[in-house]
Amino acid sequence: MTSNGLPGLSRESIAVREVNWNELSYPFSNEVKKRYNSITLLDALIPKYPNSEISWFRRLSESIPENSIVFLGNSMPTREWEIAAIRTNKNLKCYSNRGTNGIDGNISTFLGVALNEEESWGIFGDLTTMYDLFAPWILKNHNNKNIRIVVINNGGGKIFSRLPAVRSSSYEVKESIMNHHNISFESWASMWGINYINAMTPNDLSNIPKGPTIIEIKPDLESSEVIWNKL
Ligand SMILES: Cc1ncc(C[n+]2csc(CCOP(=O)(O)OP(=O)(O)O)c2C)c(N)n1
Repeated sequence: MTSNGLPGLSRESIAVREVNWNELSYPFSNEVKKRYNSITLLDALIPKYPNSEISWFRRLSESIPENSIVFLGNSMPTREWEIAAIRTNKNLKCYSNRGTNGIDGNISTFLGVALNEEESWGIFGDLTTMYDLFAPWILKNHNNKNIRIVVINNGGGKIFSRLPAVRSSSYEVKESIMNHHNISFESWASMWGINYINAMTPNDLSNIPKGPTIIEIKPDLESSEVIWNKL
């Protein structure tokens, strides 16, 4: 959707200027069930692969308090939340910047939404986070808000490993598309003087300190791959 009628994409696409959200219907659970065999299979896989990315999304959705803001920032977080989040109504208000596909500005958008809220959880990929490292400057006058910036650090643009065209490419092409790295985000938190948690187990998601906090999750890459393949 775009307010000026321009698509913002280089390929042919339809620009929608106005949407009546109340008229949209999306057969959410049926769609998910069709695409991923069954929720039952997913429920069986999650305890078997607790450190997979998808399992972390289940745990996050269980831990996030009722009435929170949830912001999903590209690319796998959007998909993995859709697949794995619990189907209990917690009155969450969900946002994303998915419209024009950009990974830039996600944390800024999230913080813009979060500043008027008591409890907000933004869940972002590591490259998406790196595109917006200056975003937390705005937090300096908002240290009383429970703003949680969760970074799913899988060491690069792992979304591309799911694309058939990339899977069949040479090692060099894959490397240049995926941008593998070993960077972690603790020093980013200290740069802005905000709390940091390196979440190793789901228990680390309880007792998060008051105020803005960066929560870094490094999912197990092997079990993430296994669970995706089984689904
Ligand atoms: C501004 C911009 N640059 C590049 C891209 C292409 N792109 C789409 S997803 C992605 C990788 C995202 O990586 P990460 O945030 O680590 O998330 P994950 O791969 O785990 O989904 C990139 C570079 C984009 N969408 N927008």
